[in-house]
Amino acid sequence: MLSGGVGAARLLRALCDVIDPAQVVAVVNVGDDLVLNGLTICPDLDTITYTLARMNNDDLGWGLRDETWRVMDELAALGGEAWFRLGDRDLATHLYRSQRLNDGATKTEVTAELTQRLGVGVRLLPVTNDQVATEFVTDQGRLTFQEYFVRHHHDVVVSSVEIVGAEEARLSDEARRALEDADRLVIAPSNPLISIDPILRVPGVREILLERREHVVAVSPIIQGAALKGPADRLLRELGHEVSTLGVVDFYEGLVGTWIIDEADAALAEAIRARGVRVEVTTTIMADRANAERLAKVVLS
Ligand code: FO1
Repeated sequence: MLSGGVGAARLLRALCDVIDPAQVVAVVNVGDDLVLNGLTICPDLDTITYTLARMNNDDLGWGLRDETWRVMDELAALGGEAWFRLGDRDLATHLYRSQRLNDGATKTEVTAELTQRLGVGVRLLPVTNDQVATEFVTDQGRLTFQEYFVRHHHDVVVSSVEIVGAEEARLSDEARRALEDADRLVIAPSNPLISIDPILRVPGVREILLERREHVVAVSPIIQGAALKGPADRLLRELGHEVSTLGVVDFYEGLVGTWIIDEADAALAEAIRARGVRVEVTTTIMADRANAERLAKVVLS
């Protein structure tokens, strides 16, 4: 599964209810990653890890449950960078990762260590071990991903998104093999422009999907012109795409063999089929475990 954060994490968790987690591999976006207070933080990898380990904080939508914030409170009192909140428990992950990267381990190796220790059966593969940074050109100037997302609450006008470093990044051997060998490739219902595009821009990924299109299934992250969570709808509009499932279908043109769209968008099915792809209509909202499991079964069927 080409994966961003929350949407991908939920679908991966549902897949694990239906098939052996050892059969599932996530190729994960690293464009949201940042170094702050000397620590390397990988939000999408961590959101997926915590969700699959059933340790995730459902109220916040990121981080760990039963979290405390003593370190951040002290840091704020010192006048440090405390706007991006790292909980006391969550900090252990970033300390571990940063130390191992400093020792010379790759992000792929560190992710394997963390997921194994937390009992996650799914293989999580950062798309690349190289640095990729999603950045925004906005009416408030140029912003890094987390400045845009957290500091400005994605409430700024965006004129363009740049995935800095993507074109020079090397698709990891593990991720390449997974994309080439998988029986099925799934594009998660993640933000197409800022979660999936940074994966597609790493040389090799788009080419593999184009070649393997018949095996590619995508779940639309847009329902009736709106994103369930996050700025996907607003970004589609500001960057000149149609704000609907059709806009996302056209964004992924040539890459997808089968679209899974929500019942509420059933009226769009014919227009999507007219573009030469298969369409399945089902409930795509993973509001509860039963719905998520149903979606996972459709993805697998
Ligand atoms: N999101 C917030 O809205 N505020 C935060 O302070 C914050 C901290 C944070 C720390 C670790 C982590 O893994 C994620 C964190 N997030 C926070 C979520 C993150 O900004 C977004 O979920 C993604 O980058 C977008 O998918």
